[in-house]
Amino acid sequence: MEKKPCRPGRQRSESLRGRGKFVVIEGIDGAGTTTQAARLGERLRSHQELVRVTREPSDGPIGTLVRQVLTGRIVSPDGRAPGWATMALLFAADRMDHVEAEIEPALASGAIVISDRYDASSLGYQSVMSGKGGKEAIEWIRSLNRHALRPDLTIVLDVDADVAALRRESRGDAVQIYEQNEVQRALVAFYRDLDRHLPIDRIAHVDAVGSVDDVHARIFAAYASALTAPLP
Ligand code: ATM
Repeated sequence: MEKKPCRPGRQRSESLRGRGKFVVIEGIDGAGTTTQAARLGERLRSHQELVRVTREPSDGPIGTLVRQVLTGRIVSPDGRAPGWATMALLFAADRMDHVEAEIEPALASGAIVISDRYDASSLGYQSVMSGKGGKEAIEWIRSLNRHALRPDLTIVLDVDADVAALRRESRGDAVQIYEQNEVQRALVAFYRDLDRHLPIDRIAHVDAVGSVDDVHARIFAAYASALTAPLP
């Protein structure tokens, strides 16, 4: 694969990167980010690529704590989940640890790193939970994440809230604290508009309605056109 020159002004650690690429998959709960991150990983491995599939919250110490909060296993003394700002700080701390412990080393070894969620999830979920119309919260969350390595490509799985809710029901997993219909509907609108919130990032929107194979084919096409096209 040819390496594209980085865009000016992007914060990254080129000297550590080797020829790795950093790809993020994003979407609301039930959009299929976990399934599709794994499928893209398998497909790229079958092309003899070195691949690392990872996720946020990560499997590191802070990510593990956050997952316990998300499923209600850890609560504040009054029995509630911590507020959106505390969660934004925890997610940002987990991200720092994730980049340092997993993403940078894998990129340095030349791997394609595929992360199931990254900072777009913080901008979306925590700003929606702030209930303040988002703008001020988004600016603050962006500032918390300003040192986060920028992905080479973010693939957004677009799906409406009702389709995603049916998928979540059929999965029967433990319900997480943000899986409420109004929250998910606000997130659909946020993700449709993600390019405006992350203007320097390369973002591809993929229609996530359909079979796992059909959605995977669209994702692979988006990946190939963004990251393997010949330089002009
Ligand atoms: P999944 O394992 O389903 O991806 O869930 C992770 C949850 O963490 C997901 N929704 N719920 N409920 C989204 C949420 N999340 C945030 O709120 N902010 C973040 O920065 C990240 C990475 C995830």
